Amino acid sequence: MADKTAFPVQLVQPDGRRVHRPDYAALIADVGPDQLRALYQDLVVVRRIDTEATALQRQGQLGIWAPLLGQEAAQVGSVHALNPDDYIFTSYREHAVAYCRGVDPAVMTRMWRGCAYSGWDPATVNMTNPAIVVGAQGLHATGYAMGVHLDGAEIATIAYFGDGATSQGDLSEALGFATSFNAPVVFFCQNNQWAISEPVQLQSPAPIARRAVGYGMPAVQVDGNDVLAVLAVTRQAARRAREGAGPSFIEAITYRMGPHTTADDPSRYRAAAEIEMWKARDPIDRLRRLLERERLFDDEFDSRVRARADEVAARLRTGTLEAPDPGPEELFEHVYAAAHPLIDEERATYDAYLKSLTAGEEALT
Ligand SMILES: Cc1ncc(C[n+]2csc(CCOP(=O)(O)OP(=O)(O)O)c2C)c(N)n1
Repeated sequence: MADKTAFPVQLVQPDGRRVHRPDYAALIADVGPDQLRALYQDLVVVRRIDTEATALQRQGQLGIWAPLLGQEAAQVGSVHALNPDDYIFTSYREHAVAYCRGVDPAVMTRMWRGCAYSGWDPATVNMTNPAIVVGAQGLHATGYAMGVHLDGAEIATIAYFGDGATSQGDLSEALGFATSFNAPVVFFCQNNQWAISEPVQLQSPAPIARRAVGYGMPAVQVDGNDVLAVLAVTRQAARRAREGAGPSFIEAITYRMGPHTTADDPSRYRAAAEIEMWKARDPIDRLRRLLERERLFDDEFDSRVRARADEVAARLRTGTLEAPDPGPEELFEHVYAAAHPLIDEERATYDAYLKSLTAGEEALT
């Protein structure tokens, strides 16, 4: 991949027409009608997951939620480019990546409900739990990629992060290490235009992808609302990593259509007209228009997709409401992999404290 930061790669226009780009189209030549429909279904389902979780937060069932609204194609397109043994290091917004990776929607909200210390078992899906420390996962991914490379594994490692994360020192260190040690890692930046209330123009007056070029790795800008273009460029970068050719950087240009989290009110810092402009570039509408043009969309398919979305949303809701609260002693369970005398002492002290509370109640009765 050369430095292709000048024009974002696009394979489908907002009106659903294909763009003539034989170089990138070749990377998705195998994507026929069934795969296009499967991609569409995933886009609709993940939006439904997001809507349901946002509603659950509003109903007091989740402490907080970081909506992905608007970023469906960037996430679905990129995760579909990966093999099951490629390893994913995620931030806190990649619910679509988690769903497509096979994370059970019933466990997806546990961390956000505050009833689990993490979400799922990373080893079962080759995907880490959500990282809240902005940019940290870039370093984790680079270290992991270097390690598996030394072990001779031919897999790609991918780190997901936002435009704001590119200003973090951790990300700079990760980009530097990755190029110096030829780590097989894909840096996948979802440039959703905002880091909470900070616009990307302030974050980086130059295109973010160009920063990666400065470190010495190939970088590409892609239309992040075009699921096929994202699939193509991520396949290219992942293949490069698997072949031992080193790191790559992808800047997927997209838009966070909702709030930063459910605790945020974006109307305080951005204009409604901006949101309207991005609505016209909606990633789901775009694929739907392509399917319609290619006569792959009908009422029967539409209802099937909606029914699937409802089914997944119901599972997410039930799983959330039925999630068991952990006992307080579980706090000490996963601090270290093996027993540790300090943790044992803290557990014993806390246990004695809890017992003293019950003893007090008993004395009163
Ligand atoms: C190291 C660190 N600094 C600050 C924060 C507070 N914080 C949480 S999200 C966020 C903005 C991140 O923006 P971006 O990387 O663009 O990702 P997005 O939320 O838009 O997906 C900040 C500053 C944090 N979680 N971690």
